Amino acid sequence: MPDWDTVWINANLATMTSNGAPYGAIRDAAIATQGDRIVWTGPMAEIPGKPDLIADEVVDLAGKWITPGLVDCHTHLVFGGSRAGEFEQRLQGVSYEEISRAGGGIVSTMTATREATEDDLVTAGLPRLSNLICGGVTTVEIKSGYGLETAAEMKQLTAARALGKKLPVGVQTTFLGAHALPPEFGGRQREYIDLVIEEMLPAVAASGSADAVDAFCESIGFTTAETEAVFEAAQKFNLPVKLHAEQLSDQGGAALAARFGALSADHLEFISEDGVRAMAAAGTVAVLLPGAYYTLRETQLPPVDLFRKHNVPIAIASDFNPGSSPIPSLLLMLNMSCTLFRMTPEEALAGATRHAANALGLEADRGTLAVGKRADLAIWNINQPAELAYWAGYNPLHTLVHDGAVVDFNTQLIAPGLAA
Ligand code: DI6
Ligand code: FE
Repeated sequence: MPDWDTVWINANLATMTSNGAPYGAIRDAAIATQGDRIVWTGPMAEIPGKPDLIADEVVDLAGKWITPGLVDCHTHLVFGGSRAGEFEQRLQGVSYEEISRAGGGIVSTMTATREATEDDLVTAGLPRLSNLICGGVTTVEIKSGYGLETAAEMKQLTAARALGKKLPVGVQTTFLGAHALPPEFGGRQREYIDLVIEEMLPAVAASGSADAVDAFCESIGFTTAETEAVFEAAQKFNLPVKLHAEQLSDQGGAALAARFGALSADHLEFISEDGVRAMAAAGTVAVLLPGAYYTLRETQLPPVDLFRKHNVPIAIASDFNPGSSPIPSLLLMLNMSCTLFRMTPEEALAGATRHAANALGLEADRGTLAVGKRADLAIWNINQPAELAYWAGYNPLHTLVHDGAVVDFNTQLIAPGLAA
């Protein structure tokens, strides 16, 4: 006889596995957890015993839907300050690139981030991360990239790890030292890259504070040659890479990332079919970021049809950051990826679960409802899974389970807006 901790009964499961049904659905189903793992999924009729005899706790969900806990695989949520002033400037017609070239943009967030203490960054991060969790997120990736000097980059990564200890969410960290050129390096871009490679990366690697390395390959960021140098250094430390690629122009960044076996290439509005082919061959996930597309009022759509044609897995993420995506909601990204990018609700949900886990190298552990995976479950008050993408600005979350434990929203989370 099994000995489960909890069995959730009378549920509908969107397992997001490839079991042949849309959403990998199993209707009139149950799912059992033991410790931090999923130990059984299947139809009610096949439960191997009377639920109250084989589980310590039985929860009747009366037809609610369960999905894997959502995975936000691309955020910049640890930062100082805000950029509401630039938001106003952009509304008066100044472009994101113009603001960036005039020393605003990422550099203005850099200044505020350098001035903040690690505690300040954690305090500011808590309500933002809470907001993601309230929307069903159980795993989040957080990048550095607003310090742009060794100590401040390390401070961001340490703050990100600290957030993962304070809140019931898995945090993956990414070192993004090659995000923008700090002003003290004006005109000396290659020297800054040398600092990233020779000082920052070794410090980050030695402290174990990053799980991956990213760069911003763009006309207003770094060249493919500079990106390649960063990737080569990351490889020496056995750190997987990902890349902000083809967001504003086609630089060939996605193909470069693919050559390095990157976990993901992200943004990709301007990617060519050759870039898509390279990603397909390397198994690199395409991470689409509709929040940035929306905020920057981009008009060039990412080539979703090409990703489909070449079987490149598509993830979607919030890109939550103070400049181009001040939107800490993955649910809203589900909606935007359908409305703006014409993805299907099923593709969108796969993008925020299975493919997002893949984009973090965590596919063996998270992203689907399957035996052996981590017991990260989002339970929703919905009648069909398409509702997760259908509603905009409405949150149907009923219960969140992280690592096998129900998240207590009254005691564990700081309500949005109360901290900072
Ligand atoms: N692309 C983005 O969308 C974010 N970083 C990047 O390289 C934006 C970061 C910011 O504007 O603060
Ligand atoms: Fe980003």
